[in-house]
Amino acid sequence: MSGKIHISVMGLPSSGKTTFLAALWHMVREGGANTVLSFDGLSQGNYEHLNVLAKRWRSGTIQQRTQVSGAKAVTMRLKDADDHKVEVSFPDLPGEDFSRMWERRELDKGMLETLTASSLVLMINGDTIKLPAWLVEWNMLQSKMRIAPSKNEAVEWSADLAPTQVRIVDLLQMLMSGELNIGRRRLAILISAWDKVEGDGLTPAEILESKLPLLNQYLRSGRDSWNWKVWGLSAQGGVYEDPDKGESFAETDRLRDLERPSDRIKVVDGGALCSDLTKPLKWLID
Ligand SMILES: Nc1nc2c(ncn2[C@@H]2O[C@H](COP(=O)(O)OP(=O)(O)OP(=O)(O)O)[C@@H](O)[C@H]2O)c(=O)[nH]1
Ligand SMILES: [Mg+2]
Repeated sequence: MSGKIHISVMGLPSSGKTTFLAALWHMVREGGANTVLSFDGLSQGNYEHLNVLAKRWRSGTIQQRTQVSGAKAVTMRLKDADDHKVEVSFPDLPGEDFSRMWERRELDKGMLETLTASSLVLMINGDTIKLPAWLVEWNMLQSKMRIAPSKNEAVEWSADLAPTQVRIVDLLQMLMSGELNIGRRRLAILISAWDKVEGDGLTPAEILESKLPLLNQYLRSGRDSWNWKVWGLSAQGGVYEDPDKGESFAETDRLRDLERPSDRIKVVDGGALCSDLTKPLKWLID
């Protein structure tokens, strides 16, 4: 690994992209943090955005939704234990961009660079996975049909009725066709808000299998040549507060009381647990 590597962080709205960047920036800057990739000095560029995100993260405050106009590319210079240096850039994009791409089946030219990165992080919020149609949407459609004016009137299809995994598989297929198809590439799937799903006692691969079976099958079939791996990620360690709602949680207090803020972070790889958020990135660029 060397030189400049472009990593794109993708994910539907509220999948945890900005929180991930905030925790990552905090972690590589924290004194004494033991990570496989570490901070290698500032390069030119604007760290203001990252600093604001990391400050919010430390204070236990949820990140603001990324606005279309607020999308910013952030660049970090990192190095591994053998002193291999790498400059990683991540655009902090609003999830709306990915939703729109899926809903309208058209490509925003401005996103071309992001979507042709050789290494991708895909965030899926484990706490808000919309289950497959046969489990949830079917019931919802049924109850909607009952309140529809006429029994025969079909429920109008709308994009937000679609299950999470349907959107994601479609996005991944788009990334492997036409001008976006740059051949085999790496995909780190991070199931975020892991603190909300760990109680199920499942590994990340088992969550993928049970809650996102279509995505699991798509990846395992090898139809498209992804080199992929899945992790569980709790970038906050628990719930954070939304000051606009005047929230204040004992759980957030407990997180703030930890000696080092980076102790809040949990990264789950199979049955192994650590707090090194740079591990999936190291895997991506190796
Ligand atoms: N419990 C818990 N919630 C989390 C965690 N990480 C993110 N969240 C929550 O998930 C929500 C969305 O997080 P963001 O990082 O803003 O998501 P995003 O993908 O940047 O969203 P957009 O900017 O709208 O695309 C917030 O309410 C976070 O508090 C976590 O580790 N644990
Ligand atoms: Mg965001």
